[in-house]
Amino acid sequence: MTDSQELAASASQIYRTALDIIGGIEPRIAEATRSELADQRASLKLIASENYASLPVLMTMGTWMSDKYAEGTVGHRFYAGCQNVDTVEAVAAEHARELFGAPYAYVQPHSGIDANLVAFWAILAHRVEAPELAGLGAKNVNELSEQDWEQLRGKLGNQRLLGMSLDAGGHLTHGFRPNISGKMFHQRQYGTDPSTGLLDYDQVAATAREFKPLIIVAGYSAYPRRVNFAKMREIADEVGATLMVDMAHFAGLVAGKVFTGDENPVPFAQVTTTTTHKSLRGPRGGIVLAQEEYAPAVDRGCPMVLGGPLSHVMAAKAVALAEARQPAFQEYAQNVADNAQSFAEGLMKRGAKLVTDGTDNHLVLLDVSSFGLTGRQAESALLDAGVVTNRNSVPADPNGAWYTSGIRFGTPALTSRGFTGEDFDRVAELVVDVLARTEPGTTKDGKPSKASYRLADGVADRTKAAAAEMLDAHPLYPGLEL
Ligand code: DSN
Repeated sequence: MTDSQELAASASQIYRTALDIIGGIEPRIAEATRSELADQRASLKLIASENYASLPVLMTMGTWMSDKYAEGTVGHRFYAGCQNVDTVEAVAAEHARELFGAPYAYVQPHSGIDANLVAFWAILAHRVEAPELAGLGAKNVNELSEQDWEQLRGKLGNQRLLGMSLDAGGHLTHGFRPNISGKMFHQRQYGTDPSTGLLDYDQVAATAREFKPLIIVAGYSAYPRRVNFAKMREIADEVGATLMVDMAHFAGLVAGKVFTGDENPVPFAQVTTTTTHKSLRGPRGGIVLAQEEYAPAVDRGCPMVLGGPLSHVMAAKAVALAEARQPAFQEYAQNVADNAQSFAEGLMKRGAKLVTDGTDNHLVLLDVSSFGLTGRQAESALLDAGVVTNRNSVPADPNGAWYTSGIRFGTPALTSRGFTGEDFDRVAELVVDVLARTEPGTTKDGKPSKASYRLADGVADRTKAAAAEMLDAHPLYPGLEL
């Protein structure tokens, strides 16, 4: 963490006073907020998509910047009096462009899903506005008649989208059928090689040639390996698709220059989306980065797709992005990747089976079927022992997306607390101990249950005690006393 003890000590007074004031109005909210800090301090947070934002980032969100409506873009708003929001948005966008080397950045999306919706809209609108592509000669999407839209649907191949399947590690918004992305587009999904669990670029290319998508989405939420984005762009170019990359999970590794060259999506994708709160360690939110020609369409994200921007969160994005431009962030990002290696090795040497037999990013996907458990049972048993994770599908998962057969772990949060490779090896030992001592339960009628389980007596307490030693050695917000 970048916060010093002195900063945390000053913050203590501010937060104590603020929580007293809040508690005077609604004590349950003040109490839940105090409790949340205590819980986060006391658990091993291994959810791959979570982190701890710095105190300056958290403080930036708690101001009157929240009170302004500012639909539109910098200098071009639908409301008067946006001069300070303009400054905030311009500074955040400048940091995003500089950090990622992107020609254009849009910092308004409220989340990753919102960022992806803006990107989908922008790619469609860009096609419409590029007369040579759409063949309609329209200059502005707002000028299109119903008939034009009909014609356009045909010309754009009925708007096909090819993305990574959920069970192979893709995200819901990459064309998963029950998600809006799988409903608004004709979708097709690519998976991974069944024998290695690795992305098979030849299969992606073959599917793209046959399906001829308008958009190819690359990126993942649960794939423990790196992606060659130069190859993905080649595939997209060959079939005339736009390459969109969702780097929500690994943006911190791109920002921290762990992923460079072909593994950095920004120079290769026409549009790149991210969240700001995962490995990037900022406030909850999203960003769209794009090549210049997509900027006019992305800029119309609000109010086309998004509600009014959260100016206090854009301000916090600016602070987090400024932090990520410091040299210390590169060291942090490298530690995230190194710790994931140590954790994966720690699990495997104790007999655990990992999807792809390892990791080279920030996450590890453990197939818990070798422990005779579903993901749901494993997630619950680990939680009882103070280890916070989330269950996740594995490729061709027999237990579906609800019960699943996997547990996804990530290292960004505990690395922010200063956990080392040695600590992660010890965490791996605790995880394997809990899972090895968990038995699947039965339903009321004695049938095998996918949800109930029994963790052997004493395991939860001894795991919590062992975790407490490590957590005490690496305190969260040291010096912050409520
Ligand atoms: N919820 C995020 C994750 O956990 O990966 C993505 O939506």
